[in-house]
Amino acid sequence: MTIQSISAYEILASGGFPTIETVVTLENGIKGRASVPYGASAGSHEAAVLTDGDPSRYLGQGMLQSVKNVDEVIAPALVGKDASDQRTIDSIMLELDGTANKSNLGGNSILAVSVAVARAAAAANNLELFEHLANVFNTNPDFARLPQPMAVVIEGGKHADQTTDFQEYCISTVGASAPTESIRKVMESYHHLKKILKAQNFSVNVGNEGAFAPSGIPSNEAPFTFIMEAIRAAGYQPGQDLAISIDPAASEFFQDGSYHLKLENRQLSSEEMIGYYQQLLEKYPFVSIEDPLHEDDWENWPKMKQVTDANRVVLIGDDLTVTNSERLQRAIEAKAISAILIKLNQIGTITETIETCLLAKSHGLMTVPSHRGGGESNDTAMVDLAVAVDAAYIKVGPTRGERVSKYNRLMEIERILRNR
Ligand code: 2PG
Ligand code: MG
Repeated sequence: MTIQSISAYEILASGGFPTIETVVTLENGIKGRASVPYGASAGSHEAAVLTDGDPSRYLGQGMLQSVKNVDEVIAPALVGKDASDQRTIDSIMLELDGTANKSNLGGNSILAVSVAVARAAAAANNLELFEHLANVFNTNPDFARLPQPMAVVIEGGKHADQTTDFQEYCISTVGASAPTESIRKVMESYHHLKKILKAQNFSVNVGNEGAFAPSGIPSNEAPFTFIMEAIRAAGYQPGQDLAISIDPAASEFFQDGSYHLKLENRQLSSEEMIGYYQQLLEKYPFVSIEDPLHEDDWENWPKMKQVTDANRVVLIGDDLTVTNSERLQRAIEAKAISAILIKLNQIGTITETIETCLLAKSHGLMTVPSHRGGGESNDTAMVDLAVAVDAAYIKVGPTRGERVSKYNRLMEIERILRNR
């Protein structure tokens, strides 16, 4: 279990810019490998993603400094340490970094090591990553119910060009069934959605996350009618089998104190924005709404929560909470949310991520581990994490290799558990 060496290098992430991958080798020869994603609409309170800023390489987006930090700073401090002691491994890196947002070594460098160490330790114990994480952090799942898909099917905002102000329109399962079944239902609806968009002469090109990104869409509301139609065309009942989740990612259209819906040529105050959502919630079957308001609009989130509670819809914090236990604690005290989106790279270590999940759980909040929109990798640790903490959903786009790798891992975990 002793760490013998750690090495890092650049690989390409889904957007065509580099990200970092790390390999941890134990003294017994067992290896663990991990790569990390980053966001396109990252919250401003997230852990830092360290890029080189050298315009002669990848337009400044190289990660050689981050690689160097792993090889020259992190590796020497972790060689000889016990890979099964994830808490200690992560705390050593936090201490080495010494900043609140990991801007010294980079959240990307730290997380790539954190996950690779966990993978090596899991392999050395002959365990799946999800089991290893559940053991190390005593999360006590019974694995009876696996996370359900929340699949982005139409995307706009920063994830596409010339389309909706809202960033994501998702189809989510209602209730729990085996992932293979719920993923199939969602994917069938996605394929019907393509036909429906095409029949109305919209382009069916896809955005960052493999969701359709039609330009010329008339309003931020129009996608709801398309999605309702797609669910029905696939043979399912909206609200009963499948329903809608959205992530407007409102920080992206908040400017000078108001919400700018460019597509509709309107500027709304927080209260008007809440009213706008309210009429949507009353009209369509929703599972959840994420980041309906700006990441620091603390005053208005609790008002939004009263509206979602009244409509029995889950209110998810993402940019608001950034997988950070302090921001989550504040959100809990303010009664600002009923669920939290979880992204390992928002906070930068496995230990902190799972602590945030456990804090959420202890307050009855749902957790939703998520992919990233900017640069995803084929790494599937977020799925194992979701299973380990008994998350309700995973939010992942429906197509492109780096997205389907997540759903494929979820179905693999279903098979592993079924064959026991
Ligand atoms: C989000 C994510 C993932 P990004 O806002 O939830 O879809 O987007 O990774 O670009 O922050
Ligand atoms: Mg979001």
